[in-house]
Amino acid sequence: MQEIQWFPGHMAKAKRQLTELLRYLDLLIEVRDARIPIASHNRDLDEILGKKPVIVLLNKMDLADPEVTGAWRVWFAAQKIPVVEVNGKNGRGIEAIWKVAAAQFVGNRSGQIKRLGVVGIPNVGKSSVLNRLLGRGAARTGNLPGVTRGKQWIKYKGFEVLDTPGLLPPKLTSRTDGYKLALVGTIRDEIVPVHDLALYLMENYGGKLFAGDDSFPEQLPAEEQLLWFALKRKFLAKGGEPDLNRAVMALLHEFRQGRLGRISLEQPPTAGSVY
Ligand SMILES: Nc1nc2c(ncn2[C@@H]2O[C@H](COP(=O)(O)OP(=O)(O)OP(=O)(O)O)[C@@H](O)[C@H]2O)c(=O)[nH]1
Ligand SMILES: [Mg+2]
Repeated sequence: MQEIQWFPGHMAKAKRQLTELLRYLDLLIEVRDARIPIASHNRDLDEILGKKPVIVLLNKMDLADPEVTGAWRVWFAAQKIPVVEVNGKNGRGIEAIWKVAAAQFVGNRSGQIKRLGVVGIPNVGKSSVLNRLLGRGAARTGNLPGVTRGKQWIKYKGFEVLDTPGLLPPKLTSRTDGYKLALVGTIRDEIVPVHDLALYLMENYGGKLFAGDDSFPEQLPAEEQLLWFALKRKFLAKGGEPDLNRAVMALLHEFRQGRLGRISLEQPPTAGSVY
């Protein structure tokens, strides 16, 4: 299998920009994908944040397994990381963010403007969340001073929210991180070969994806499972043999659309293991 490459220059630049931005913020809202709460977190953020408070959003909760998301909620609470499960598409859970945000400032001088910003890796739903968060009552205020021109503050519910989210590149600490990120659509398919990706999905999550189907060959290798999928869907090439390319594309597409059910790709680490 091909190695996944990332460009260190991108990270250095993103880190610089975020560090600059953080000077103006009192609280950061970090959007993650509920299906991969760890792989969708760029660990460099911890270092950039220092002591600044952060709220983690588990977005796209509608695509994740609710039971696993519940386990993540417990895990984050144990780490003392404030977490909110949301759906940036329909707005579910969004309102709770304000309460959790206000709780970060209990004991602070009242009446003081608290500034917050949204950050995350590509495609996790930063813009959707921001739109939902601000709703219609939001009013634009001044521009952000300094280097980050073009950004504006929006006054809402006693906060000032930066109108543009901060973008962090995904951090690939392992090959499986790369697969997971590609499966949820945060890194492009050109970076990870689609055939490998489909095999990875089958091998690790096939049993869950096709749990309701007695004909799924759970004991067979992923290649065979992919063949099974092609035949099941009647994806046949000209000679009548299974069309694997079509099977690969259909499997990935349907998974990403959530059409194969609500599947989480990561479980919380068990007690004692490191995060
Ligand atoms: N099913 C589902 N889809 C979502 C949710 N939130 C966002 N999306 C979809 O995910 C895609 C990416 O959402 P965006 O809000 O554009 O994500 P982003 O992080 O701003 O993306 P970039 O700016 O490209 O990095 C869009 O197609 C959204 O409709 C969610 O909670 N559930
Ligand atoms: Mg966006």
